[in-house]
Amino acid sequence: MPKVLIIGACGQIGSELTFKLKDVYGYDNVIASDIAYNNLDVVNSGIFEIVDAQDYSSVRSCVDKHKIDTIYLMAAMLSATGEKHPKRAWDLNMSSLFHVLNLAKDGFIKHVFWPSSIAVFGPTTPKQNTPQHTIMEPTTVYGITKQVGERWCEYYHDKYGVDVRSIRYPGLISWKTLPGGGTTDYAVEIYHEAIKHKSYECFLSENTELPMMYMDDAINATVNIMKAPSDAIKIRSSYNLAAMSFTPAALSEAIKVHIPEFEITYRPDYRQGIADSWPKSINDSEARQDWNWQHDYDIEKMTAEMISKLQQN
Ligand code: AKB
Repeated sequence: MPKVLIIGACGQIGSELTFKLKDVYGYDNVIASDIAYNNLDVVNSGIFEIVDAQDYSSVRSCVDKHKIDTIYLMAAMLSATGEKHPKRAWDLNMSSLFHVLNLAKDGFIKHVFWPSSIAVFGPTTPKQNTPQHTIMEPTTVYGITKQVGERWCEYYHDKYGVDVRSIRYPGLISWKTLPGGGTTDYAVEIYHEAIKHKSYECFLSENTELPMMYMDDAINATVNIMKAPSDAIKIRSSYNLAAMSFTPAALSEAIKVHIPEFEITYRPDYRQGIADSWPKSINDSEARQDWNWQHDYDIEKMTAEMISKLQQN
C-alpha cells in the first residue's frame, strides 16, 4: 500500500480526494494536510497535519514522520485570485512544486501527482477540440505557473526519473466543498443560489462556453492515472481531460428542469477576459487511449445530483 500525503487537503479537490484515497488505500495510509484547519470534515477524518507547502522543511518533516512515498500536491492559487496577487500566485504555485519534485529527485518519496489546468492554454490556442499538443500562450499568472510547472514535471521525469503524473483539469463542479478564486466557480455558485434564492447573477456572459467536469469524474481520473502502470503514462507534462462543455445559459436551462422559477442575469467582470482566453472544448484522446480515462457525468446527470445533494444538505 502506498503511504500518501495530500497537501492542500482542505480545498475543493483535496477534500474529496482525501476521502476517496482513504477508501482506496486504507484509512491510516492517507495523511491529509493543509496550511490551517480550514475544513473540519477533513481535519476530523483521520490523521491531519499542518503543512506549509512553501516551506521545504515543513513538507520534508511530514514526509519523514509518516514515511510518505506518494504526494498529491493540491495547494495552489487559482486564476481569478492569481490576477489579484500575481507574486503570491507565482511563489505558492512554483515553490510548492519544486519542493515536492526535489523530494522525489532526492529519493525521499517515489510518486507525485500534480494538477495542471486548461489555464495553460491562451487566446492563440485553437478553441474547439483543443489538442493535447498545441500552441500554449497563457495570459494569466495561474496559467503561466501551470504551463511552466508542466515543463518542470516533464524535465524531472526525463532527467531524474521522477514518477510525476498530471491532469489538466477543466472547471470542477462539486457540492461538498466550495471552490476558491477560480474563473469557473460560477458553475458551482449557481447551484447554491438556485436553491437558496431561485436566482443568480453570473459574472460571465451567457454564451461563454468552457470545459467542465463533475468532481466524481475528476477524482476517479486522479486515482486512475496514479494507479496506471508507469509505462502507460506516456505524457509526463500533463494530460488533457474532458467531460462536457457548456455556457452559463445552457447550465441555467438544465437547472430550470428541476427549479422552473430559476432566473439568471449576467454582469460580466474581470473574469470574463480570463474565460475568453481559454478553450471551449478539449480533445482528451491521449488520456482515453493511454490509461483508459472515461467520464460518467454529463450536464443533465450532474445537475440532477448537484440539486438533490445540495437540497439534502
Ligand atoms: C480556475 O477557474 O481557475 C480553475 C481552473 C480551470 O483551473 N477552476
